[in-house]
Amino acid sequence: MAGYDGREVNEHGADQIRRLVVVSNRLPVVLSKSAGGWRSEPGSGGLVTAIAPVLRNRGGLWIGWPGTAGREDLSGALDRATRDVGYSLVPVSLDKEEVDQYYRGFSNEIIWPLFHDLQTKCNFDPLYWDTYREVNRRFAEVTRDHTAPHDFIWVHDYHLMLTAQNLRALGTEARLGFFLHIPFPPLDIFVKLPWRREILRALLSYDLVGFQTLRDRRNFVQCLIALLPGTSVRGRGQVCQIESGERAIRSGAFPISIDSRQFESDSASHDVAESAWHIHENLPDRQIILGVDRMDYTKGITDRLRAFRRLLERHPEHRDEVTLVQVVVPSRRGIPGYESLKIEIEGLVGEINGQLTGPSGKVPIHYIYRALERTELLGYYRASEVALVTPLKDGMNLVAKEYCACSLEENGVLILSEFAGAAAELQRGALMVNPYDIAGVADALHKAVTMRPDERHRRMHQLRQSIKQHDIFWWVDSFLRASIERDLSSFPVVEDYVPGRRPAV
Ligand code: GDG
Repeated sequence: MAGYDGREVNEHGADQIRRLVVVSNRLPVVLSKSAGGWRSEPGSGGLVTAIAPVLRNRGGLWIGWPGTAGREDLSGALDRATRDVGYSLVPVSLDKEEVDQYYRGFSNEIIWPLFHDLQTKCNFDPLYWDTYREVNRRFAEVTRDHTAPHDFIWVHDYHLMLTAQNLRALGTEARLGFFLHIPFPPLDIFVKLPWRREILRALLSYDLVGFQTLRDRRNFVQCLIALLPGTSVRGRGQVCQIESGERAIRSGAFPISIDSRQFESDSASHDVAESAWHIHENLPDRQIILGVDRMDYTKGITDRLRAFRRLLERHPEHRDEVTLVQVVVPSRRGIPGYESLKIEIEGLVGEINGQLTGPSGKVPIHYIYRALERTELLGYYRASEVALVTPLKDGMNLVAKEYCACSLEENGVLILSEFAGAAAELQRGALMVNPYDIAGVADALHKAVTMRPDERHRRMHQLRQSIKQHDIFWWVDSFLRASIERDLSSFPVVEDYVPGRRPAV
């Protein structure tokens, strides 16, 4: 039987679902205004790559905000984009005030920091909640108008936690799934949310609620049990059954991944090899340590810079041997906290470079503040001897997986935060670190840059095997199967990660 990406899956494969409808905050297209009107370019990224074939093969659709505030007529551009991508794109229009309060406000000043355990950064403005509810209702109305009872509606991420509840109120009978791309916090953090019960009840309106890791699902269950008495849970594997009041739903851990074969073949291309060669040519005789992040306070960039400084202070012999290339991609401009973070990062880079640039003129940190073209990004992945991925907390972290997929010679070293969702799957091959422990990260850096080739190879081989086995197509398929399969015991036990515990190597 054909699987979702057209490859073979078992006979219970997810293709029992007739039509897939994806709902997310943003449509998978990038719109730009030119002299001749609106132009659109297809979005990129793993999620779009994995879901697009399913949508195309089943005449599915994607519902989302096109990314432009106001009620401009985008129908021409979206019709053209629909023809290009091969499935329908349905816009949900939002005006500027709604974008400010639902997206910038509730989603990114409340849920984003709280769910990353940073409650001191939250602005619990009640106005944000009102608009969040209103916009979730609007998403539900548009979805109701474009769907039928046999569809499977798959809603993505923290912007749309209330959409199913609204859809049910509007009479939708279709099966509803939800996937949270960011972490779900533990009870003592979640409980600070003024709308904690409303959000939990709304999530129970889905038939399947998916998380990145077992830890996130455990936190969700813990919150349900504490805040909605009478909740019970059956099953401990990848997918479990939750009963709460009138509702019986499923919940699972589905670690998102990448199209690892595509990364592998793209990184083997002539253009990427040339880009990698240029990068190393300009940094001769040096090991490159790479950081790639969206500008975000959850990514641990400042602590990482301090750990790199400590490495060079403790091991002056590395000063002429290693360079940290830190790529920061501009993100969420205008949201409080992001501008000051940029100033802090840039101040620190200047300070460290000022302190540690020696007479050779070799600058310790190369700082890049812009989005790279894909070829250049892959060039950096291939050229770098070490990837330093140290978020304070992250749903998954795809950069870690992409770096490994591009390490064709299997000689790169991954240093990974214990608090990235990816820790569960990558704990055996990576050097695991506590990103708050600056001396510990400096020690891991020393270990990485002095690691023997055979150990590098053994570790990276293990990492690549695990990423190949659980790629993005596996992720889509296992999520969709979890919503229809009768026997939950057929789902494997996914790996867990307990911070502080030493993984068996
Ligand atoms: C959220 C969750 C979860 C980065 N720089 C450039 C560039 N990128 C691409 C990477 C990667 C993506 O952006 C970043 O993904 P991450 O997973 O690392 O982080 P978030 O953006 O915070 O994503 C996260 C994810 O959702 C998926 O569920 O893993 O935990 O926070 O794909 O390659 N791409 C290009 N140029 C760059 O400079 N072209």
